[in-house]
Amino acid sequence: MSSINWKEKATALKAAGFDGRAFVNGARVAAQDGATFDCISPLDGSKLTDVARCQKADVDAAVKVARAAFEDGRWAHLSPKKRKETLIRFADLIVKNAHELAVTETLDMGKPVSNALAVDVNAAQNTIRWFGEAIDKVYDEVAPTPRDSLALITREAVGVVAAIVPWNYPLLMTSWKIAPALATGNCVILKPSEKSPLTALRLAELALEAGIPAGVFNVLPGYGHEAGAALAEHMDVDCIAFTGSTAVGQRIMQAAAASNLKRAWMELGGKSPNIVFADAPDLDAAAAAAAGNVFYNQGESCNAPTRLYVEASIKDEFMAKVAAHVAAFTPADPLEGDTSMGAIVDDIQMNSVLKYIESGKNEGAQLIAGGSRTRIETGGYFIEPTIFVAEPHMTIVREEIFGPVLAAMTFDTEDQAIALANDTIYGLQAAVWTSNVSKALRVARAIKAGTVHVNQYNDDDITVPFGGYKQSGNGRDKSLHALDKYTELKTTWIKIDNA
Ligand code: TXE
Repeated sequence: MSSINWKEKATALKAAGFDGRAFVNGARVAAQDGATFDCISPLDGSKLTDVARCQKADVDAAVKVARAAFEDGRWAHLSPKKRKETLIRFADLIVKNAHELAVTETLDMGKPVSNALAVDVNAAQNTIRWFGEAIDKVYDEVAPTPRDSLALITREAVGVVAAIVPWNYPLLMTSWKIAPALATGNCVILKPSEKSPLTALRLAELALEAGIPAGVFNVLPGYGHEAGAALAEHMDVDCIAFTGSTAVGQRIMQAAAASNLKRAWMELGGKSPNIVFADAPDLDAAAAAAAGNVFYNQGESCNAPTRLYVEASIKDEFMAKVAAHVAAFTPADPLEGDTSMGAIVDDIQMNSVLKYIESGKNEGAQLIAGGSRTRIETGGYFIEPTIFVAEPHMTIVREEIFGPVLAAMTFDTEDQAIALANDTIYGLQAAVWTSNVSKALRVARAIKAGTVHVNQYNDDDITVPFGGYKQSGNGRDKSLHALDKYTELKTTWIKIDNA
């Protein structure tokens, strides 16, 4: 992979120019009033392109297009087999354009290009392929009713789905929403984050090329309070699927309730606990996971295990092992194939993370690694991997930072570890490291989180659901459970004359 000259590819793509216009009804379009905003690369602060600043009028037009496409059945009425074949072609086109998509993702949001290719692009194509493959293997039901009737329970597409996604995994989050929504026959309007709109726009072109009919998958770039809010409030959007901050999720649910009670699915923030007992089977592996999963993607992951709880008896030994992994995440040029820590998505997010680091210092947390902006001479937005030994009441322990900042604490007993782990408004993921199977299962049962990892943190597969308890949201992405978000259950009663 390091033999690919990514910088050359980036230069060529930039020279060709990125198209930041919206994608509606199978074509690129400017915002109706012609408004745009600048798309800035976090690698060096340079402008990549102008992006359409879609607003309410653009949302109204796109919803009309999506509604017409849904009602005439150009996609929903195709056989599941046909939709499958089309989605598989879509996945194949993502593979064919993988390098372009990976470089675009890196230029737009700052992650290392090797990760963009191996993880983001690959998972996007796999997600679309998997839901395509699945959809002609899902059967409806016949209810066990009395002999004089037949009750069919069938799934129907919800209709017009709005998806609003964040900037940390733009391709991946887009695929998690559109793959099950399209597979089940819906028409989609996707709003990417204003911080990283380019790859979703390109995906829409590839979807059309694959044979997804015009009007079925539309992409409207724009700001959250404009295009995003207009989608959430719209009276003719049937379902809104969101990934982003808890605060915005609350606003979207309010808008959904106040408008047409559209189905609202939320994948929100996290502050995941990682509990390491002294009897962990492999402290080296636990330390590598503790650092690696917080610093991966510059710490911009909702499921990062940002609260580390270490059994007090091994604290010094274990924290030395964790700190030894910092060097492997030294921020570097994301277009170099061997870089493992890239740039923070934009200056706003970088300053927010730096403010949290300052709060850690001011509130008395002990800084044991990092703590500063770095690579300032590049003009880009880089922050050192940062580790604090903290106390449970501190801001860096309570709030989602969304940057490369780990807060470590200690505990003495199993009950205390569970109480500390659950002392959060979030409930996305968690981990427990111990050789004692019963202890692992007791803790896993007691933790209020959508996913609990035991003696690893990396296991991941499209076959398992992803989502949160508490203020980490509702509903699940990935796996067949995701189909529930984009379908209604219909019962059809049929009288049987048994004469
Ligand atoms: O997210 P927002 P931001 C968290 C993380 C981060 C913080 C802020 O803690 O530091 O959120 O990031 C759209 N109606 N996460 O501000 O604002 C917005 O345009 C409708 C966690 O970028 O939640 C974008 O497309 N939509 C998270 C999307 O919502 C609105 C990932 C996410 O933006 C809107 C990202 C509105 N009123 C941030 N306001 C995760 N859990 O993965 C904004 N948006």
